[in-house]
Amino acid sequence: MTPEQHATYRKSGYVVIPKLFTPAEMKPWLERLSGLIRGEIAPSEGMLVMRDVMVAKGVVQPERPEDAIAKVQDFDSDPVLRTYSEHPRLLAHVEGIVGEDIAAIHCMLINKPPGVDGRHPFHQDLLYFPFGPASRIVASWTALEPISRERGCLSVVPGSHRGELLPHKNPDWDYVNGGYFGAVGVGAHPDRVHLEMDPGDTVLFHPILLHGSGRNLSKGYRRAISTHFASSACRYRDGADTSGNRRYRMIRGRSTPGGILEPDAEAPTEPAPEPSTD
Ligand SMILES: O=C(O)CCC(=O)C(=O)O
Repeated sequence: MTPEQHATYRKSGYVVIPKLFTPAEMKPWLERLSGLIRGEIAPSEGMLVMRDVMVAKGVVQPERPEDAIAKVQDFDSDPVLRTYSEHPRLLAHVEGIVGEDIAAIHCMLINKPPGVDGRHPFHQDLLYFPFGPASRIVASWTALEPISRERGCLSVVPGSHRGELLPHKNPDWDYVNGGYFGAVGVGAHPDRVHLEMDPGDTVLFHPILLHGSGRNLSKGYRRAISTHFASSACRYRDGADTSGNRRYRMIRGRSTPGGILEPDAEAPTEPAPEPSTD
């Protein structure tokens, strides 16, 4: 990451890296997504292919299999898709934020089809990660095709990463996909910025940054691939349940005793990473 990109990340809580991936690099991920959605490829262990809520409830009858699926969650056991989370060019940027010891803590493909609501309310991803410091956690989100506002691009609230983790709840909408919680009292934030992106463009964002996305009003697809990363030295917050169904995996460097992959290990000789003062 260049010093300018790092400065942007610290100031705004996100940075867009243009064209981090080439079309040739993304083609296998798109083909794999298509194969999974069409049932031509069996999901690998732990992977979840999620239908959109409007399809699941029978409100929308999809014409094609691609019109039915909202997300493919937890692809880290898939030999093709995991090459995204392991890509050296991506990890070089991630390392600048979380440090050398990098774990992948969540990965997914997002397939926002036309014809469904598909909105994601403004939220903070730290809600899903009971550990910190937040400055050593980062999301990467890569556009797999042109993603305009009409296609339901990501929206972010610059600088909101300097706030606290807010309470979240289900938005008061008719159809909300499972797990799409919204930060209470945020709504369509007046300071939001719409991140229109070209294929391969990748946004890295802080887990306290308020972000969400709108409907896909186009007739095309809106596909993206995303992984959250954390320093292996992150520690669970006091009282956090460390026994759950974690699918965290070291990607680079080493695991840290007492950290997120070894929460019950003997207290480390090295301290947890300092939160960034930026
Ligand atoms: O891609 C989207 O529409 C939103 C993704 C997102 O914010 C998330 O899953 O946390």
